[in-house]
Amino acid sequence: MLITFLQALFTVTAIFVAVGAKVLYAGVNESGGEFGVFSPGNVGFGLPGRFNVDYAFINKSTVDVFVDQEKINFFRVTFLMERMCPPSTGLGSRFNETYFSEFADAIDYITNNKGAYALIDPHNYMRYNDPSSQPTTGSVIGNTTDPAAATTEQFKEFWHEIARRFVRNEKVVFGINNEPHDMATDLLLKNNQAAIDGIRSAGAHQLILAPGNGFTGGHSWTQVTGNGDAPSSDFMNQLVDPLNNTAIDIHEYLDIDFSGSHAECTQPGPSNLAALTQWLQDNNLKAMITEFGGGNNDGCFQAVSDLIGYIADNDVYIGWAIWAAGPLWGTNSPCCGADTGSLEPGQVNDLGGPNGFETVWAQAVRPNIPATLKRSGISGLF
Ligand SMILES: *[C@@H]1O[C@H](CO)[C@@H](O)[C@H](O)[C@H]1NC(C)=O
Ligand SMILES: *[C@@H]1O[C@H](CO)[C@@H](O)[C@H](O)[C@H]1NC(C)=O
Ligand SMILES: *[C@@H]1O[C@H](CO)[C@@H](O)[C@H](O)[C@H]1NC(C)=O
Ligand SMILES: *[C@@H]1O[C@H](CO)[C@@H](O)[C@H](O)[C@H]1NC(C)=O
Ligand SMILES: CC(=O)N[C@H]1CO[C@H](CO)[C@@H](O)[C@@H]1O
Repeated sequence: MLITFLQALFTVTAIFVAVGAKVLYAGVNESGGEFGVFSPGNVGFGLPGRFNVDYAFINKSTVDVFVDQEKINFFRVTFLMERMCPPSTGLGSRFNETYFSEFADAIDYITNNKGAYALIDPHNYMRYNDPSSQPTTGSVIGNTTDPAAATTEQFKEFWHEIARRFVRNEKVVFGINNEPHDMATDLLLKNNQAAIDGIRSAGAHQLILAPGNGFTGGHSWTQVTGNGDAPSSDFMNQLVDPLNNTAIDIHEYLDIDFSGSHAECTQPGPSNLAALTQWLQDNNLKAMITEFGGGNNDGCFQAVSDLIGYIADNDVYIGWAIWAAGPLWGTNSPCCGADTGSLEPGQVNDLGGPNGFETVWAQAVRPNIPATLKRSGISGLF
């Protein structure tokens, strides 16, 4: 299906030569840097944690598989802000250099050794200081009535420092934060703007991805979310990037409640994204879908294919990354049922059978990886 579509697209672009590239980035989430802290009510559990035991970023061998055999060009690499900036010193420009160097080694391998793009993803739900029960714990950044909360200014310093350290690596992408939710949408705008300002003031020109509220869900982009929080669409078109190199970061799961936790895919990506697509067009903005996924069944294979096809079909979308691979998933499934497992090559699922790399990836992702992904140059919208 998609091949036919892409051929049609190439014909069209050949006629109207000036049309920009479509899907520039395609890849996978590398989850693991944020692991080992979940222990409800147990503040500080798993911090700072042990490298390769409680947390890990990538397995270089499986990154090789993804780049050399699968030909993807994009990895979203998660980390925890409480590990990068220990609560004892607070959010800002002072890092745990051990954790930073472990993270930077993963980014360096993906970008400099393998030539792929890497999204730097603070996996913190726009919260900081208590990850023990993510996504709900931790003080919302910039909440001025919470004396324990990090400030928007501290968040800006944090991003300035990250950008300063990666300023010469043109293959990084800066993801402001994973899945903000249940906070004032105008505060999210302020925090996103602070991150952009911090990054640009460091002299970094690379692509930035800015999330919305409501777990940055695409289906709910134009709707009230959480406990009456204004739609992301009311605010995120007010972001100002002096370099015009910021896109919207979207997550879109395909199961009944968009959580990515059910085995069946019953929410159609294309129609659920229609209002977002219109908003992006109206505001001359681009987006990337950095989380989606599905289980080991025909319905999800179809739904995942349909979503990737929709992304290719609409040039407001510049790329996608499926959830999730990563070195610490083991037999666990990041989404949907014991028979799925993770997307990490070489592993099995909870039942001892083939994991998602052999099933979901093989059936629904591999056939849809564009041959024309961006391979060189600074990360950006083109
Ligand atoms: C920094 O991170 C390393 C690795 O997780 C850890 O062993 C060390 O205790 C951390 N230091 C601080 C001050 O948190
Ligand atoms: C901000 O902090 C106050 C005081 O701790 C708290 O009641 C409120 O729920 C917080 N707001 C958000 C969005 O978390
Ligand atoms: C960014 O976009 C605005 C509005 O289209 C334009 O005026 C400005 O020149 C652009 N800046 C750069 C650096 O391209
Ligand atoms: C890394 O991946 C390779 C190839 O799939 C596998 O053989 C190896 O066991 C993995 N290492 C770790 C530490 O998971
Ligand atoms: C481990 C982890 O971070 N999982 C996340 C996967 O994506 C879902 C939905 O976006 C999040 O809610 C989880 O926290």
